[in-house]
Amino acid sequence: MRLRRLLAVSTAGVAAALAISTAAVAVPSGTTTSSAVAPDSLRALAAKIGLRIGTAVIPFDLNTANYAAVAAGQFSVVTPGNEMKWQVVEPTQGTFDWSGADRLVAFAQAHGQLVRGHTLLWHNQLPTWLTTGVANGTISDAQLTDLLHQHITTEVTRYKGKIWQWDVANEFFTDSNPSGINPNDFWVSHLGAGIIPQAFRWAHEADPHALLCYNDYNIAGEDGSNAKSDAVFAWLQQMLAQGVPINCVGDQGHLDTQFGFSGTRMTQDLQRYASLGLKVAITEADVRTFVNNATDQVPTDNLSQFAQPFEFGQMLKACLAVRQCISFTVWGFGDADSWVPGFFKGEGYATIYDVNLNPKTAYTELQQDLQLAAHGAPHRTGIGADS
Ligand code: 9MR
Repeated sequence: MRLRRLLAVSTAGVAAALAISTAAVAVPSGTTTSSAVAPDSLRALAAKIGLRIGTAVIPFDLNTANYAAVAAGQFSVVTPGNEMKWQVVEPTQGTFDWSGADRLVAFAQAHGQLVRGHTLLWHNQLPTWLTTGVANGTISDAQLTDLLHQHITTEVTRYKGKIWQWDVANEFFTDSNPSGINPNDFWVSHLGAGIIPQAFRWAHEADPHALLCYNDYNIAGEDGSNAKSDAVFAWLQQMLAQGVPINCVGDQGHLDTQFGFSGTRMTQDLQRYASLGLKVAITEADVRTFVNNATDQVPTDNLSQFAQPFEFGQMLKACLAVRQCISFTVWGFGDADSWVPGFFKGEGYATIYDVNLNPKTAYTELQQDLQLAAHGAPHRTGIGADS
């Protein structure tokens, strides 16, 4: 994938008073409110303007105390990095494994967090039985349609009322200029582009209250030309005109310091999606750079230590500036758990905590931005699917 991309006021009284406010949120049933959240945590600061701060989580790492402490203490929305993907939930046809997804949902409910479901329709991380069956002709296009319908209905129904936002469709647009729906995508090549709105309709039938999102990378100013954002915007206009139940747009936000980044265009693009009546979200933020090795992940260029937090800050500021931006999610919080070293040779340092789970400058950057935001960023309201 060619991706580009405090002031701590802590008094005991404030700490006691500052439970996360969920009043303005259509909180899925069963979600309890966390009691002891530090007032200078990302989630508490963001709550002051009704914004949710999220992270991707590896559900079984939640059994490790310091990992669980950061996950619960800093974030108010969580996304399973892999555990709701079709490959994981139905590894053998008809045999389901919900263990990771269930673990995450239970953790979220215990800690006053919402859940972003990820992802129902994507070309990647599909079960082998499905891709093999399609390739050898034992699964026809009509059967493929039925299997997808069943998959979406089963999964969305299982978590009905427990998912705040669903990434229904993921990464359908090309990186070219002009951009458009990729005709070679697994789903589009077999079933046509109409399968994307169909997936939204099926998801809506299964859980009419969840916010249904289109999620992609480089769709909010990251690619320079803005071609991909233009294509997604035009497609969303069309879909909404046809009454397709799309409620939000997720921009992943995978950046790389070698390309540089300014949040100006991101702000404009998020605002443009919002002008269609949609909510927007940053869904997978990270900022990678070149490092000494994959274990220690020390940047090889000293300037990266400034560029990395700067770019994180630019993304958060873009979200803060747009009232309809309802969540800002990082794609994992510790460098040791990041997907980056495994996917980009020689790169790492992409998250806001180091390999030993110590907060980095990027953490402080986000914290300071949120602290300042409390004094002027627009308050997000009515952020459930029904509002
Ligand atoms: O973080 C995920 C990683 O563990 C998987 O190996 C990878 C497989 O493609 O998917 C990663 O998450 C992706 C997300 O689902 C969609 N956007 C890009 C993310 C990074 O690849």
